[in-house]
Amino acid sequence: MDVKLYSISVSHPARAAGLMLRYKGIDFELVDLLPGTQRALLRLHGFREGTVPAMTIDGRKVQGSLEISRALEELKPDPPLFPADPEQRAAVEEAERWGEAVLQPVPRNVFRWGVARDRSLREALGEVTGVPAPAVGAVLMQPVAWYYARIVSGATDETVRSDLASLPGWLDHVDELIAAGVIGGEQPNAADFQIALSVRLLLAFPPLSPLVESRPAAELAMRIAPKFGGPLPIKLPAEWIPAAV
Ligand SMILES: N[C@@H](CCC(=O)N[C@@H](CS)C(=O)NCC(=O)O)C(=O)O
Repeated sequence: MDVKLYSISVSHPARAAGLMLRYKGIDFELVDLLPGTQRALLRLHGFREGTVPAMTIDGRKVQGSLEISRALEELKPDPPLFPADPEQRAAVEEAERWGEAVLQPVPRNVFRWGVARDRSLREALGEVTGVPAPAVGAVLMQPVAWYYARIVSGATDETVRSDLASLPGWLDHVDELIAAGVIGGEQPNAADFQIALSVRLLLAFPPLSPLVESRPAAELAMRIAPKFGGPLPIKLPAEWIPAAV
């Protein structure tokens, strides 16, 4: 079996896909793309969307973290990513969908907002993702960063501010899912990977990590993804950051 995962090292859903492949014990080739190149490169490779994670399984194209969890389950049912019990499976699927639709965009929007504005953050991103000459790339990539923030993500001051205001409530929901046993069990499921990687990326943002650190959500994120690289030095206006619980 020939499996290839197209990823970007700081992409949380791509990291989730890589960890699900490892959990399943499926060997794969990792193709790390430079941030900002994925829209064009993935379409050149024949994918219908320009987003990571994207995967080929013996040439078959599977794209998107939700599609990937299902494709992996079909490919290798054991160890499972979804419970066998229909009611439990429905709860995991709902949590996974919520994680993808609601929580996943938050760290992405915040990060893209910062990358579009802050040359030193673009340079740090270039360093962790292997951009040649990151200091030069940080200057040249500003229009691309602006495009991803504003046009692709709609990450304006207003949306980022509003996402940050909602964040404590969303983190409460993650803690509730853990308390209810939908995620956070001994064996991780697809929703664990989906949600934990978003929380893990939030923990890598120094101004936001205090909001997360003392929560069960943080313990889960560190257990699922202990290695994520160093902190990403984003700067956020202090008045946008809600108080930690
Ligand atoms: N929600 C989808 C999309 C993931 C997504 O937006 N990935 C980002 C990186 S974190 C990306 O490649 N974006 C490129 C674009 O939106 O054009 C998933 O879970 O697979």
